[in-house]
Amino acid sequence: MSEDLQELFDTTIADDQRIEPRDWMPEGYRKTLIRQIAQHAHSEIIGMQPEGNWITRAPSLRRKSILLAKVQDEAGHGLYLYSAAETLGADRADLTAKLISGRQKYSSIFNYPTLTFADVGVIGWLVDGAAICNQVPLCRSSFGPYGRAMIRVCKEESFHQRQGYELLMTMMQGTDAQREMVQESVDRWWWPALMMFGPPDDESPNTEQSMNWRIKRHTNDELRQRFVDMSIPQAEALGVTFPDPNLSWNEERRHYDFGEPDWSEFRAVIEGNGACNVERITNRRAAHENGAWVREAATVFAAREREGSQK
Ligand code: FAQ
Repeated sequence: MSEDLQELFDTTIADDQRIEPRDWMPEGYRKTLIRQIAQHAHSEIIGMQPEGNWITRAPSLRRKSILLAKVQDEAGHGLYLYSAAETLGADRADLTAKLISGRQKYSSIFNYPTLTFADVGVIGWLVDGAAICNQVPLCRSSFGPYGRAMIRVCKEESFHQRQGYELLMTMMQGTDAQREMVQESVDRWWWPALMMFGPPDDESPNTEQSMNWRIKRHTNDELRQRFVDMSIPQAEALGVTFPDPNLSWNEERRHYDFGEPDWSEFRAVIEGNGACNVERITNRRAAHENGAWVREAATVFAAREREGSQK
């Protein structure tokens, strides 16, 4: 019986069809998806903090309302993703408990501080840009609810990326001090953005199996290269440079060569020792605890509604 189920699963994957929540799936497939989707959901929710830091200090009402809408979108992305994880049998309260006790990861990128308003533009351009590069192939992920969630997420992320680039274009047409602020911000975010794609392929324990299961469609290094290639013309159009002396066009490979990110920094950040890890988790824990009364009230209200509808 279980051999038949395994065969059906393998054929579904080989035929590029989708696995749906009620289908049989290997335990490893379920566990890998819960890990990746939960990490992704946590990233969206924790990712509200760095930009949220600038909502009260945005330089105009227009910039404030754009930023507010973007940060709200990230909350929505987190919620679709937690829902996708729930279709695999995960419990949302348990995932949150794992996040705030440090047992589940979120993206390294959100452990860096946002020091200037230019960071809002650079996060839109480079961080959302890297997120899109990584997430567009996930729209074809073999697990149905994850792939479908990614379609809407990617549409919204594209809009975020454009707003970041537009903000930077505006600043680059301003004063020398504004141009310097943009360049300084790009210098700080470039390497952390490259680390978003995960460790190099030969140090990535999950890639091979996730590619076989068609959860991932490209390796970490392939997507990192794609991101470098697409970002360089955008930087030229903007009038900024990236802080990498090894960046150069390689005619033979028809790709840009680039330097090696500092992987010891990456490891330190995902182990909890980045500049803002403690602050991010402290804020998330406080929000969770302060929201306890809302969850209790909503549960009581839902129970009363159920009782009422049964009368
Ligand atoms: N940070 O074997 P691999 C956003 C972990 S976008 C922290 O290569 P895998 C939008 C990895 O989980 C950001 N941890 O793993 C936004 C694994 O952990 P384990 C979120 C990382 O899964 C924009 C270990 O290292 N996007 O939020 C990172 O095959 C602006 C070994 O790594 C996603 O999550 C990292 N950068 O590949 C929001 C996309 N990289 O097993 C607000 C979905 C790796 O030890 C503002 N995820 N790790 O527990 C993926 O595509 C994959 O999970 C990768 C990693 C590519 C991130």
